[in-house]
Amino acid sequence: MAYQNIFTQVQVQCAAHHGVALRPGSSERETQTTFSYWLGKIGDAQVGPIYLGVTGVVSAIFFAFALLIIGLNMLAQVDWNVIAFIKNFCWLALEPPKAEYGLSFPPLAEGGWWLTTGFFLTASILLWWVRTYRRSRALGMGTHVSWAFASAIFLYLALGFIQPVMMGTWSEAPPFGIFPHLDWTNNFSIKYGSLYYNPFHCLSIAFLYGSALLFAMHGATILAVSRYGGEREIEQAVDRGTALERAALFWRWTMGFNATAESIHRWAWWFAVLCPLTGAIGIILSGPVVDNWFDWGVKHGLAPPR
Ligand code: 07D
Ligand code: 07D
Repeated sequence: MAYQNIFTQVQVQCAAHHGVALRPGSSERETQTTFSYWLGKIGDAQVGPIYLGVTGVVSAIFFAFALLIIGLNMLAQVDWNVIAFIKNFCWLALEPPKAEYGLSFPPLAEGGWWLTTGFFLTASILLWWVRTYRRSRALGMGTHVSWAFASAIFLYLALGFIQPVMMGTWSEAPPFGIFPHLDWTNNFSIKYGSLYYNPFHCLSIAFLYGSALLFAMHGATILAVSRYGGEREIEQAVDRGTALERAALFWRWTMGFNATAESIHRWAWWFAVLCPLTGAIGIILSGPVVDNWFDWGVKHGLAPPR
């Protein structure tokens, strides 16, 4: 039967739809659209119209600057040898300045490029945030996506800006690089006496695992009732039908309680948002407030005395 497994889907293709009418005073809308059969396999087959806008264009340019500076620094480290660059890409890094430079602007080759990249990347991310906010407003939507994104940006700023500024040195911040940023993560944990004893790291993990669990439960539930039209939210709103009633009853049968079609999205939003939010608090406390989480754990009865 159609809809019965996790891969089958309906691919909708009709005349291109440009979306709801623009609010008065909006700039002219892009109208370029195309259809992609393969994108239709994983989502909507209609591609475009995309909204460029000032914040989007400047954000993309700044992101390109950041990537370019990182790439050129990495290339310089392998004597401009493209093959060596590709071979070593995952291990190359643009490192922050050494501790002796504090929060000053060091020579370019000794962390100055890292600071410059950080500036462009941060400006790019913040402009992209403004874009999400303004586009949702332009559509008369709530700004939930922007605030969820803000939570991730808070963790990014906690790691690369807030905690280093509070510690008085950029050397605290992560490098730009695939494996080097993992080594940094490991070293940060060791330096502050094992992040496992940081209760905000625990909370962040609980929300991370919780997000995966909720997403699995929600995705699976809706797919399981899609043969009754469970994924067609309009019908669910005007005609209760049988899909969501079955889904709700399934969870009441199996665990005695069910989320509603609306509340499940609040659960999802809060779990996802609280993961980086509690994480950011945990990072800001590491150093400025607690210098060894294991000792802190011993003091508060989380860990046995050494
Ligand atoms: C699937 C959406 C798509 C996004 C992707 C990321 C870049 C960076 C730049 C080479 C879920 C695109 C990546 C544009 C390329 C250069 C210079 C999101 C999806 C595919 N990490 N991290 C990864 C970032 C931190 C940690 C992967 C960014 C902290 C661990 C990827 C940041 C700490 C592991 C990546 C950031 C940390 C990773 C996959 C910023 C603590 C892994 C990410 C801006 C939180 C995993 C080799 C992913 C891996 C991994 C990007 C910060 C820890 C390269 C952009 C400093 C332990 N991180 N990370 O799928 O395989 O996200 O690493 O803060 O095991 Mg990281
Ligand atoms: C990084 C938010 C910023 C990203 C932004 C996106 C772009 C790309 C893309 C063009 C992810 C910008 C995007 C630029 C554009 C395209 C395609 C979110 C980010 C704005 N830990 N740990 C966490 C676990 C250990 C350590 C969180 C588990 C060890 C440090 C998470 C384990 C040590 C930090 C988590 C474990 C250690 C963390 C991250 C297990 C290492 C952090 C949540 C099972 C040996 C971070 C308080 C998140 C944090 C963090 C999980 C172990 C170190 C829950 C499961 C003990 C230093 N760890 N960890 O949302 O918040 O990240 O800590 O052992 O900083 Mg940990």
